[in-house]
Amino acid sequence: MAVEETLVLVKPDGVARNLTGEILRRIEAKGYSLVDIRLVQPDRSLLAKHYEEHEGKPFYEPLVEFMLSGSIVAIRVAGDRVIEGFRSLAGTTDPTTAAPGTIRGDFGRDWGLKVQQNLVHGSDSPESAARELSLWFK
Ligand code: DAT
Ligand code: MG
Repeated sequence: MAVEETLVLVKPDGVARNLTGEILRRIEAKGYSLVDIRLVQPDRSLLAKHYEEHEGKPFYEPLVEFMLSGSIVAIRVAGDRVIEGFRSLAGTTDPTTAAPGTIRGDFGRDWGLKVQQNLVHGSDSPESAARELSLWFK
């Protein structure tokens, strides 16, 4: 067993589309545990730290603006290899090509939506998970 914790965010599109419950259901159905959860209205400085690896990329500003557009649900999730496991539940970054059966593949919509509107964030490594959890759960 390699019990880990990861940061999951239900992004503003997921909250606005009332998909928070469905996303929590999938996390729990997989056997992961909810350790902490909060509804957040992040400010620009939190998002700048969260997405610091993407600063300067063409999608960075639209991504931050999108993340400021509504409430976010931040969840601390624990489980065996949950960092990799939640990324698998989420599906690949672009909802258009994310596999059916994944959150992004099942609920991502194609008509005119941007790649950043992909419903969820999941930490991508143990280092990212520790860093991001410390930002969103002080
Ligand atoms: P992920 O969220 O799958 O870890 P990432 O860390 O590479 O993806 O990018 C962070 C977010 O930025 C991603 O969820 C959506 C957005 N994004 C990534 N690549 C993009 C692109 N080429 N065009 C528009 N938005 C993009
Ligand atoms: Mg990422």
